Formats: sequence, C-alpha cells, structure tokens
Amino acid sequence: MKSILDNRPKLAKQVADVAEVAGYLWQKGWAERNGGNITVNVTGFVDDEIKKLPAIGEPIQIGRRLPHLQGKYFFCKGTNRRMRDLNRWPMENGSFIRIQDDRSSYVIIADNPVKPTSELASHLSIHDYLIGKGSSYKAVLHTHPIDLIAMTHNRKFMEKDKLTYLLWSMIPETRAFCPRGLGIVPYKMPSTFELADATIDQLNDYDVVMWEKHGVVSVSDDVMEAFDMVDTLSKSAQIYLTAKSMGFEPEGTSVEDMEALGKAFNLPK
Ligand code: 2HA
Ligand code: ZN
Repeated sequence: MKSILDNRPKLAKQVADVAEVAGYLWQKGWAERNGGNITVNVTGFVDDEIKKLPAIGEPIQIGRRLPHLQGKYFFCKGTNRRMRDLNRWPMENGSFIRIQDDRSSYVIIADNPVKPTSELASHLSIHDYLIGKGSSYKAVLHTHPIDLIAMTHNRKFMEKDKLTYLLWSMIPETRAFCPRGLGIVPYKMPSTFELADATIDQLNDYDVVMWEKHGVVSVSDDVMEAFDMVDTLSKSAQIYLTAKSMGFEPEGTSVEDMEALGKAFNLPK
C-alpha cells in the first residue's frame, strides 16, 4: 500500500520515533486502553508535494484560534487509539494534520482517516505557546505513569516544588536530566482548554508538568527526550516508594550535594 512516508526517510523517522516511544509507554504500564497522547510538530519535514495533498474530509474546528500555528503540520496519535497499536501500526493509529489559514481549524492529511487525540486542545495550545516563544521544542507527550500519579493523590506533594526536590534527591540523574523539575496542575477536566492553559502557565518554569490524579505532560526537542524525562522522574518515584515499602523514609541527597551537582552540570535551578 502506498504511504505518505514512502521516499521520505526524515519524516518516516519522526513517525518511527513516535511508534517506538508508544511501545515503551505500553511496556511501562502507563498506557491502559487508549490512555495518553503524543503530538510532534513535523512542519520542518514536510515538502511541497505533501503541502499539495488533498485533505481527508472537511476542516475540523479546534475550538480556539492559535495564532502561531498557521500552515503547521503535526503527527498525532489518533483519538481512542491504543499506544500498543500505534507502536505496531503507526499510520493506522496516527495521522498528520495541517492547521488551516484561519488558525482555528485543521484538516487530516494521512494514509487513513484517523481523527487526532482527545487532548488536541492542550497539545495544540502547547505547540502554539512553544512556537510563540521561539522554542526549539517539537514534541508533546502525555502519559499515565502509575508511581507519579499515585504521588499526586497526597496533598503534601502538591505544594510548589515539593515533588521536584523530593524526586531530584533520589538519584543524581533526575537532577541532571530533568533540570527544570516538575510543575503541578491541580485536577481539571481532561481535554479542556482550562487544563491546556493551566499547563502552559507551568511550562514557563518546567518542561514536565503533573496533572493531579491524571497524568503527566512533557515537552522537548523530540519525543525520545520527552519520554526520557518522564522515565527518569518515574525512576526516582520508584526509588522513593521502594524505600518506603522497605519500611523507612529515604534520606535523599543533601541540599549541599544537590547544589554542587547543579554547579557542576550548570543546571538552571
Ligand atoms: O487519550 O489520556 O487524557 C486519553 C487520555 C486523555
Ligand atoms: Zn490522560
């Protein structure tokens, strides 16, 4: 069967990376049923021929105008699709979308008529914010990591930067590779612009944001880095809960050691 990815190795690599990460999310146990979503800004890999491809179906309204997204292209996991299926058959469970000139609607350009993710409101709002501030970030990942979500069920962890310092102090990697820490968004209805805007607010200070009692959002240059940050934070949460299940409160790296690490790696906080 002919595919949009034929003879386009760079675009195909973007989709292959999404598929690879989708497999990790399933293996991690973070992607029950259709849980989680991935979108990647692939505008830089789209050629003139793709730009001329007819849309599948009519334009679909986003629900708000996103000023920086005109003519931008995204690869998106399909709504109601499973990560484990996206892993094996990415073009049957994901699609490219193009934002229309009105900046408030999109069309699907793809091998199959796959409607994009239920969290498109927040994903596209985040991409709009990233482009608007001139960020190099192209990937937005949302997933449901068991350990990190469990921690958001405890009010004491919801205080600003409480989780950041706790998770940083479990293992140096987390401080080094998740240097901006973990933002917090109090519980909000999934798929809403309210959730999108609260997330963007946190992205001013953090690259990874917890959605209380729901999941995590991570933004980065590419989907692999976005996954790695969540994986690293989850490792710290695992160390914390392993110590707790052994019956003691983990000591955590000292403030001095953490500051020394910050200096050595030239970390932002
Ligand atoms: O796509 O995770 O937040 C399913 C979800 C919604
Ligand atoms: Zn979710």
